[in-house]
Amino acid sequence: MRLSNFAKTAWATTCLTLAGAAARAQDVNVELPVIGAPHQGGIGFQEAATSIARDVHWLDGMLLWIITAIVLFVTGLMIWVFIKFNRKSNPNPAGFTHNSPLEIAWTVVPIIVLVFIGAFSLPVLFNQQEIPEGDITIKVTGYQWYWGYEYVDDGVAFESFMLAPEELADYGYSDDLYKLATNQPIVLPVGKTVVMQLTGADVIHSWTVPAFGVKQDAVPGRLAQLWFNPDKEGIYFGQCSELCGKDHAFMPITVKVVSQEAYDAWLEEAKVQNGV
Ligand SMILES: [Cu+2]
Repeated sequence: MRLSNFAKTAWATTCLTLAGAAARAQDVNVELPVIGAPHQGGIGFQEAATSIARDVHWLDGMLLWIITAIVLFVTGLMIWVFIKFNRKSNPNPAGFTHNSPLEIAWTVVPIIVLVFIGAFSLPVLFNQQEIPEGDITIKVTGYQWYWGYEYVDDGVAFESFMLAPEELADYGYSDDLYKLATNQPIVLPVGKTVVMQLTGADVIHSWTVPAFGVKQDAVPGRLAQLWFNPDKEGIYFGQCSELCGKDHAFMPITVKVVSQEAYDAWLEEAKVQNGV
């Protein structure tokens, strides 16, 4: 028997509504400010929401001073050489080929600069890579083209898909959050250490949330880790950051950081949904 178009449409609508209801039942019922998102005309970083992101921003600022000083010095040196030693103003060039003090200086000074940078950047790197004991552990799996999440200690698992433009309003997102908002956010309590274990199911993906200062490749057959401790309630977005195929640009990440009470309530609901 062939279904009429009307019946097909009705069936599709029912399926979508059920899927939507199931997905939304795992969302949190609290109003949250959007913090971790790009904004029009912005040229800096997104507001830092973890100690890791603050460290990264500080390091970036410090490096910018050093880079600026070097660029200005080299530019000045070049301009000085162009003016002082061009053929017109210096028709008879000097014939020497070595200058030991100068050679020692241009070897030692860069070494000092690099050691200085390393002394500040290595501790930041080690801090990111030394994974602490987490209050919450989530296994993250990258798929072509969506993310799967598993709260390993609570038996809660779900998949997170990008919302279509016409779905955004239904889920409480503004239109400019297209390609960032998903049907199912990761929900986390504020001020807790989160450890994420990442892998890829098919190809390499990369899990990134700029406001948290974290980025980690999700490689098939391997389990990588990252950690962060979000200190502000709000909504944060990220995107897959490893070119992973045709829909690479369509597998965003949505994180909602909420109060402990809201998290507990959400987790209870999610456990029911997962039959735990
Ligand atoms: Cu991907």
